[in-house]
Amino acid sequence: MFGRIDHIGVAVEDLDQAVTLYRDVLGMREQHRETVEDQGVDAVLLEIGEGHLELLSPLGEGGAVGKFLKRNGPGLHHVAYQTDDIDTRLGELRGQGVRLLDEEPRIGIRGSRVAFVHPKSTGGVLTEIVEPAEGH
Ligand code: CMX
Repeated sequence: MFGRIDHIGVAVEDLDQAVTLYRDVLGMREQHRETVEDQGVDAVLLEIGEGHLELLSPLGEGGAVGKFLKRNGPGLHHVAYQTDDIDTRLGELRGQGVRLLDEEPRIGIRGSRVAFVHPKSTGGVLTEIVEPAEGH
């Protein structure tokens, strides 16, 4: 169903401090930085093999990642699986009774099409499906 892990999302309080840890201590190269207004986050992608680590910090306390940090503190936020056909994958998941948080894909980082699956359907892990934009 999925090609590979696209990225692992980690919620952080301070993006620059987190980048320093992952880049300077753990040796991952920063590849991309973007404010994804619609989803209320500043995000950084770091390279790790074929996939990425995605650091997420909230734009405000009211957003989803802000609420997550308040409730849980910094840590693992979601796992994202890559597909080249998100519409078909969502149809297949729906057909199997999986509860979707996004019935239709929306735009994620770097122009990708993304949709989230309810963690109740995926063993408590917030799961994202990603169809990368062409060239990524
Ligand atoms: N881990 C586990 N459970 C989580 C969770 C997480 N990280 N985030 C939310 N949940 C749970 C909630 O507690 C809630 O559970 P209940 O229904 O039992 O109460 C459920 O999932 C739905 O969460 P919600 O916030 O009520 O639902 P919304 O539809 O408002 O938002 C979601 C859903 C997951 C998309 C949003 O909360 C979120 O996290 N948005 C940020 C998305 C993001 O990380 N974007 C990054 C850029 C995109 C990219 O990667 O390209």
